Amino acid sequence: MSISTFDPDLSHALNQELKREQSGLEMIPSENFVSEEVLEALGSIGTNKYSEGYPGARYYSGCEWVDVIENLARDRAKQLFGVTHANVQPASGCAANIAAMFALLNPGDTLMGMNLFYGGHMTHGLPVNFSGRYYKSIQYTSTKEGYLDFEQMMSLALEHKPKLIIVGATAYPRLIDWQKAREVADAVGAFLMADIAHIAGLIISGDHPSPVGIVDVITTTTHKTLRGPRGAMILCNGNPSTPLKNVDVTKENIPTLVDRAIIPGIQGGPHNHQTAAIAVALKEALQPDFKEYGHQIVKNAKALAAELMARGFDLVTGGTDNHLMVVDLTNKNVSGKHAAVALDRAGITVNKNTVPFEPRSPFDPSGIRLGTPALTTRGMKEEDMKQIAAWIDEVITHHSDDQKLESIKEQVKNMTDRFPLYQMLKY
Ligand code: DSN
Repeated sequence: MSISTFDPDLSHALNQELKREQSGLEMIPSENFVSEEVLEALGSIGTNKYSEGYPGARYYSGCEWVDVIENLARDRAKQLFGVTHANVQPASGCAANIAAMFALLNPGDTLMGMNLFYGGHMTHGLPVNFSGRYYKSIQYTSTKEGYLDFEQMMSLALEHKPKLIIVGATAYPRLIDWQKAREVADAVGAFLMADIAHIAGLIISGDHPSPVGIVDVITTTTHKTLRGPRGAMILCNGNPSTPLKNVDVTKENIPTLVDRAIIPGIQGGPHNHQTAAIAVALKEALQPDFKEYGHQIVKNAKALAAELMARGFDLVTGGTDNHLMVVDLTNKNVSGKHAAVALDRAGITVNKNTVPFEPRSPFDPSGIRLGTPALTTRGMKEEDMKQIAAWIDEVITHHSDDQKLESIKEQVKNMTDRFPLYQMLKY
């Protein structure tokens, strides 16, 4: 029996979501469209099996094929990023970050990360997140222009002596200088963690410098620019030791500490269907055309940014080097929340976002965040970005004009029809 026969309510919701994805412009920079091969693995029988532990050392019987699946994912991750150890079990980016902190810190230890409202992430020490409640959290911000402020990081580090420094962002449009972050960490003997969730695909394509060999531990999601299923990985160098030996918290022991942080530290049974889908996505990322994909994401982002700026939009840092941009709408007299709602009604999905030194509330901030990974997956190029910038401009100018928004939605639909997505899918 199919979902449509057994559960028409769910089938309807899935088909409507499919239609929404097909007929709109998906510009949330952390979203993407996986291949049908990744979807096939994600919907596989891998979900049926319990397999706590790691390949060759499980707590359950019957794991011989799950071991093969997990080893495929681990080996491909190691090859892609040039590391000797990969843990592919974190269920999500938050879980990967929790595990990395659980591995390296004791409750009450000091960590330092980028403030969410300047482009960081809630797991980088936001006071209301576990990372800000169970550890002493020091938050760095940015320069007035929105760039990473390594001088401020250094002075905060010297003052507070964090045991762990986290570098990585969810709304940072420029390249990250890992070496400068290393200098800060070395000045106080801190562990250095890179959260590359947003830029993992760009690191693979060579469009963003890699932190490998510079930082001590790397976390990433698998579903953003990497274009895999929802999931995450922790990458590092070295090799895990036997599971039962006691290990000190040292750089050499990071692979063991990370593996133990995932299980038994914070997770139970791995999601083997998810691991299978990660393996497929990593195989896709190993193909030569993935590099082209990464290059095109950045070309598209630069083209979109240039056209928006030509139309009087104010971009944080004055542009982008990667897959995203943060637009400060203060000079357009509309809030980020209202802009996001109007754009959504016109078939353009973005998210409201704070800007550095935000004068408004995070719930109704001054900006929006736009990205090109999903549009690039659909095959769109620089000239399409020009058209999209023109629609964004029109929507922002006429954000309360229902007819105008409806007419742009129709034009967006016509454009997306030229870039087919999941044509054979139906639930
Ligand atoms: N939710 C992700 C993003 O949109 O960037 C961060 O976890």
